[in-house]
Amino acid sequence: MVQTDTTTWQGVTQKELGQAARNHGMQLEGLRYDVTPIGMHYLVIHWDIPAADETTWSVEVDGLVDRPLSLSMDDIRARPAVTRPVTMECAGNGRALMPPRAESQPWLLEAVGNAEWTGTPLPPILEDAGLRPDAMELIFTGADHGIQGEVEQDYRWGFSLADIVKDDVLLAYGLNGHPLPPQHGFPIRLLVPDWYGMCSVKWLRRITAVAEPFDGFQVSAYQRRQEPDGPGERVTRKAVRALMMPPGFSDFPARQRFVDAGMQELIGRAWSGWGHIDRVEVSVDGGATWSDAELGPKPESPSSWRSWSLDWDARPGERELLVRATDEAGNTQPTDAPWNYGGFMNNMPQRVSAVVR
Ligand SMILES: Nc1nc2c(c(=O)[nH]1)N[C@H]1C(S)=C(S)[C@@H](COP(=O)(O)O)O[C@H]1N2
Ligand SMILES: [Mo]
Repeated sequence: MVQTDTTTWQGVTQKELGQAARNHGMQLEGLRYDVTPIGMHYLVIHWDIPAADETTWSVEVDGLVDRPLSLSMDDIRARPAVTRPVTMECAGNGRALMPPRAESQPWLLEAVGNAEWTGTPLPPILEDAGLRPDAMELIFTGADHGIQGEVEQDYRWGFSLADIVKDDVLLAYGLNGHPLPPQHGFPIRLLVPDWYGMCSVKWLRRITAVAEPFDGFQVSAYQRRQEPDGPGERVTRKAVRALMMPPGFSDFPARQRFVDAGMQELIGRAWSGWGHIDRVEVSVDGGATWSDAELGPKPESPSSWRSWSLDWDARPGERELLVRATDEAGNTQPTDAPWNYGGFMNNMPQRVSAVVR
């Protein structure tokens, strides 16, 4: 499957336009900031932002627990707090570049952000509640409600205990030092650092311990399938990806790039759900040859993206720039990511065309 360019672009439907206008991406200029400013971070809201009053809000912990809890926001804020940068990315990032696609949010490459999240770790809350020995999975329920795939539902995600009972999983109530804005899950959300964004349930109301695998709608929707109803492979951790801040300046509305000839510093960020970024390579000749970029400091945690830069001696003409990353587990970005029905996990290298003058 070849990455789409403007000559083969198949357009967006009105439904996709409706989604795109509600769920914005991070302008790629945002790659210049290590911490994505509030309002630049991408957004995905499947239905409507629910009304929320933090004075009456509670998170219930129930199901197979010895001591069910009802935690107010004051209770949650009184618990130990940690703040950490986490790169969040939508599993559908790159979807519109891998046609034919399911009608959904038609992302190009901007469904990402790296925010400083503040919250309290999940495991001690579960200890207080006392998970029973027969508890196998935890289901997280948000306050938002809607219909998807003809199923009316609350937004829910389920995890095995092995996947979710981890010290870096937070119930988060702060974003870049501020309370969560409504669109990011006010007053509280789940934050699962190394996975794609879909499982970080916003507007969190309930954590339920159950004895059998959760097969709720969202978990079955986020699968890589060759057929709409065929068997699939679950979408979990973020695949490795690098992005570059497009150099030069842009035209409106096509966003074609123009760059002055001479030395240009290319910059960007790279991340993976499988560990630290070990290598970033850039091609300035459409993928024929690649050079190693210089990596910025290794972040304290691999859940935060890593900066990279490369000096480019831009020669006049039409140029195509590409970037790809490799993580410490050895994963790298494929020239052709495997197509799937939902358009998930397309981590083919970004391509930026520019006219150098
Ligand atoms: N309750 C709830 N949680 C949700 C969603 C949602 O629609 N409802 N969208 C999910 C998806 S698909 C993504 S990619 C992330 C986006 O988080 P953000 O909007 O804070 O960037 O939230 C996830 N959590
Ligand atoms: Mo998403």
